[in-house]
Amino acid sequence: MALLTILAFPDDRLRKKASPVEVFDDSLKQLVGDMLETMYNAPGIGLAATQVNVHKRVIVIDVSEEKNSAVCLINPEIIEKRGVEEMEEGCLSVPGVFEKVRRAQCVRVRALDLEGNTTEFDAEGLLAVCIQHEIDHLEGHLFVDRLSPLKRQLVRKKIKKDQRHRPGKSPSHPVSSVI
Ligand code: GNR
Ligand code: NI
Repeated sequence: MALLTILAFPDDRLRKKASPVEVFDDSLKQLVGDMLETMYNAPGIGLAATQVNVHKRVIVIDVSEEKNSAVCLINPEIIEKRGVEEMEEGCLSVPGVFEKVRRAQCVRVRALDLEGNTTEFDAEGLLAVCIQHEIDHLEGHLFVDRLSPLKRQLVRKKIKKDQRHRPGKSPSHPVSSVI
């Protein structure tokens, strides 16, 4: 296993649309293992392959307190949405920014597992938020895109300012920043 470098906003590579996984081989298992290690190390509750510059439709999530409930979803799709909810979100690719985002409250998800078998389940609460956040990454979208243009401009300024004030200090997790 290995720690992967997490891309940071506004890196253009975070804007690439990921392609579906077609081959379920050992290199996919290796990627998922590395993504889990990177997510737990950051620490975060989710990670999309896009964030580690791999443009395949792979996400990992663990919203448990004990950090013992890893979920890996390949080619995930939301096939049903219900309700609306606002929750404060953060993103490992947008360090230091936490803002409320409006999303569906409950989602029905279809995805493949590491063997290529289809699974379908309902999610709500933090898990539902996280799945929607990670699928956004696979489309090249970030949670800050869902804020008002004014708020997004403030976020961009804050990131530039943080960068200026702590030029030598790196974040707790490895990030590649091109601001
Ligand atoms: O660690 C993370 N926390 C989080 C909190 C609220 C809503 C979404 C998230 S996902 C984020 C990790 C991340 O950036 N995943 O892409
Ligand atoms: Ni994120």
